[in-house]
Formats: sequence, structure tokens, C-alpha cells
Amino acid sequence: PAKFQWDDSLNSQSLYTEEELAVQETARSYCQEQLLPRVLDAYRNEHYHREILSEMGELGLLGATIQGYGCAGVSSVASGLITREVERVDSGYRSGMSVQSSLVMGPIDEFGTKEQKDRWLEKLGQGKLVGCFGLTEPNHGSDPGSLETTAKPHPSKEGYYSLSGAKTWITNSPIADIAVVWAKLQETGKIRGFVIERDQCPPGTFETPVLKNKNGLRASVTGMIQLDECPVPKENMFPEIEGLKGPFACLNSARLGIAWGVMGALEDALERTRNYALERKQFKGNPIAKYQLVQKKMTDASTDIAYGLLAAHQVSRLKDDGKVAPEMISMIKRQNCDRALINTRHLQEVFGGNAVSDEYHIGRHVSNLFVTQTYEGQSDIHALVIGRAITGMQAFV
Ligand code: TGC
Ligand code: FAD
Repeated sequence: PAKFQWDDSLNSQSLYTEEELAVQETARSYCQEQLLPRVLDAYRNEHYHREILSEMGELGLLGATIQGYGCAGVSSVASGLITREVERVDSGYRSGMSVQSSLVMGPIDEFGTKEQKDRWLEKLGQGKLVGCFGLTEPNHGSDPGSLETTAKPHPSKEGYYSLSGAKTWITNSPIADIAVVWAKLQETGKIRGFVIERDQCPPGTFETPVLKNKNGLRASVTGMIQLDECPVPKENMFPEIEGLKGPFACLNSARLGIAWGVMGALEDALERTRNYALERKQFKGNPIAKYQLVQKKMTDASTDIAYGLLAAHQVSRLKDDGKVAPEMISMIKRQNCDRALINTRHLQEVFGGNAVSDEYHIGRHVSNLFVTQTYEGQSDIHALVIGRAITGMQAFV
């Protein structure tokens, strides 16, 4: 019989192609050598090192599934392996990357005109420009269909819309050069997507105050987008896509990335717990790894990682074959985020008092994983998306 590998219990590695494994290796080396040494400082000081996006761009990690524009054009599995490696270090680093790749480059690639793609995709892929994605508003999070930000013909600038409204909890907004913003077109009442360029906005029309003192995702930067009659050229609107389908199409990719990413965070938590439990001795000199209750916590985590990776792999292959249903993505986003949060919370106990020190990294993962369970559709919302597909009845309203 084959030997059981505790760090890949159901041998998910055997499902990846040579190219996918090479991409994973590139991402892993970068993350362990370049990101891990920075994360404690970033987390303590709530500071996002902007240059990370440039470094990721140089390695081809941004917009990795996009064909052309200097992007890597790899499979959704390879892209998932990148997010897994980044989030093995920190969910905030994965967040900054996911927004850039899936939520900014994604819609430009999928819905943009040729001019829009030529203008922004390559620079975003290189990390020379930073993007953010504004859907959530102070009064509308789980229910983005009710958003209040409006776009109307600009009263004094021919060929421009005027955008007004507020977005909140927006990853990357304080450092963004461009913002993909979803607003209701006054003429039709339909949601449309706009690309706003910071350097084209008159003072006071586009502000992105930072949201400080977060107790999770501190290694990423989060802010608002405040729009006060902000003039946006008509050619910066995505031409065809209308309604919630637009933002949700991008969210499908980002949510798939999160389903992979959180498994990386849980894998890191398990590895750190195992190392600690083998070293730490209590009661007659026994390593605490010898005790049944400690072993069960690690068994639960290992099982959920193995199942979560297999499910993410399956849904990614279906996506690339054009056979994915959004509810499949809801299922793995919800399940993997919930299991990652619950397991890291249990593993945290193995560290005893040391869990309180950030140098053991476990508390950081727990705080981050609460956020992953909340953004891009809180877990209960995804439960209702699946429930609707099972019963044919929506339970949101
Ligand atoms: P509903 O009637 O369900 O749908 C309206 C229209 O949208 C279409 N649609 C989808 N299309 C593609 N993929 C999906 N996943 C889709 N889900 C819905 C749907 O077919 C319909 O199209 P049409 O042609 O009929 O108009 O809309 P609803 O208003 O009932 O929505 C309910 C619900 C709960 C599903 C939805 O609003 C939801 O998912 N809420 C969660 C909100 C959310 O995920 N926000 C994310 C903000 S971005 C973010 O958090 C980034 S964090 C990133 C980081 O830092 O890493
Ligand atoms: P609410 O919608 O107020 O929900 C609160 C609770 O009520 C949840 O538990 C929810 O499940 C429950 N609930 C709501 N409605 C129902 C219902 N019908 N039935 C049952 N339960 C319900 N957004 C962006 O657009 N872009 C970003 O880049 C971005 N980045 C983020 C970064 C961070 C750090 C955070 C914390 C959030 C970010 N978000 C972003 C926002 C995120 O998507 C929202 O926080 C999330 O969608 C939940 O919305 P809400 O916070 O308004 O919660």
C-alpha cells in the first residue's frame, strides 16, 4: 500500500499537470521567501506593501488565467494553486491579489472593449496599476441589487456620466489607480460597470478614505470610495453587460479563488500545529501530540483540507470545461471558508497561551478566516443560494 502523507492526505497533487505543479512551485518559493518575512510587520502595523503587486506581476501571478496582454493564460487549477500558496502566508495578501486579478482584470477582460483592454490589462497584469472593485455600500452588502450609487448624464461635460454614491469595505481602494464601480444608470435603473481613473478625477469627486483598526485582514488595505458628482467618460462604461450578472460573473472567479486560498491558510495552521505539538511536552514529558484530543483536532483539519482541495479541483476543471454552475462555487466557497475557520479555531487551542503571541501565526489565520467567511457572500447567504437551487424557492426576502 502507498504511504499516507499527512500534508496531502488524499494525494491531490496527483491530479495536477506538470505545468500546474511548476506554477505552484514558483508561487510557493516567492511566498515563502518574499512574503512570509514581511507578514508580521505588515499585520502589526496594518500596512500593505504596495510593491507586492509589482513582484507578483513580474512572476506572472496576476490575472493568471487571462489569455494575452502578457498574462500567463494558465488553467483555473493553476490559478487556484497560486491563491493557495499566497494564502498559506496570509489571507490579506491573497485578497489584494484576488481583487486585482478576478475583480478588476476579470471584468475588463470579459466585458471590456478592445480599447479598455489595451489601455489597462497589461499594466494591471504587471502590477504597475492597482485596481479595486466597488460593489458593497454602507446600506447594501448581502443585497447588492439594492445599491444606491447612481450614474447620470453629466450636467456640464458632454460625453461624461456623473457618478455619486458611497462604497465601503473596499479592498485596495486607498491605493487604487483605477476602480471598477457598479452603479445604477439613472436612465434605465439598471446596474452598469464603470472604470474610474483616479488621476482623471477633479479634486473632491473621488475620495478613498482608509478604514483603519481592523481586527482581521490587517496585511491588506481596505477603504471606502466616495463619489461626489464624479465625471466618468462614457467610453469607460462596460458596453454590453447590464444588471447583477456583471459583478457576479467576476465574483464567480474570485469566490473559486477563495475556496482554494483558505485551504492554504488551513494547511499552514495544521503544519504549525503539528510542529508545535511534537515539540511541546506536558505530563510526564510526553509531547502533547501524543494526546487523543490533540490528534483529533489535527485529523479533522487534515480531512477538511483533503476534501476541500478535491472539491476545488473538481469545480475548477468544470469551469475550464464550461460546465460550472454558480451554485457549485457557492458550495465550495461556503464549505471551505467555514471549515477553514472552524478548524483553525480548534487548532489554535493546541498552542495554549502561546496562541496569543502573533509569532505563532495561528491567531492571525483565525482572524483573517472570519473575514473570508464574510466577504464575497457571507456563508449563510451562500447556503440560501444553494437552498434556492434545491427547492426552487428563494429565501432571501
Ligand atoms: P438574483 O435574482 O439571484 O440574480 C440577479 C441576476 O444576477 C444573476 N446571477 C449570477 N450570474 C452569474 N453568477 C452568479 N453567481 C450569479 N448570481 C446571480 C442572475 O442570474 C440574475 O440574472 P438576470 O439575467 O435574471 O438579471 O439576485 P438577488 O438580488 O436575489 O441576489 C441574491 C444573492 C444573495 C444571490 C446575491 O445578491 C449575493 O450573492 N449576495 C452576496 C453579495 C456579495 O457577494 N458581495 C461581494 C462584494 S465584493 C467582495 O466582497 C470582494 S472581497 C475581495 C477580497 O478582498 O478578496
Ligand atoms: P450584511 O449584508 O448586513 O449581513 C449581516 C449578516 O446578516 C450576515 O451574517 C448575513 O449572512 C445576514 N443576512 C443578511 N441578509 C440575510 C438574509 N436574507 N437571510 C439570512 N441572513 C441574512 N465589498 C466589495 O464590494 N469590494 C471589496 O473589495 C470588498 N472587500 C472587503 C474587505 C473586507 C476586509 C471586508 C470585511 C469586506 C469587504 N467587502 C467588499 C464587503 C463584503 O462583501 C460584505 O461585507 C459582505 O458582502 C456582507 O455584507 P455586509 O457586511 O453589509 O453584511
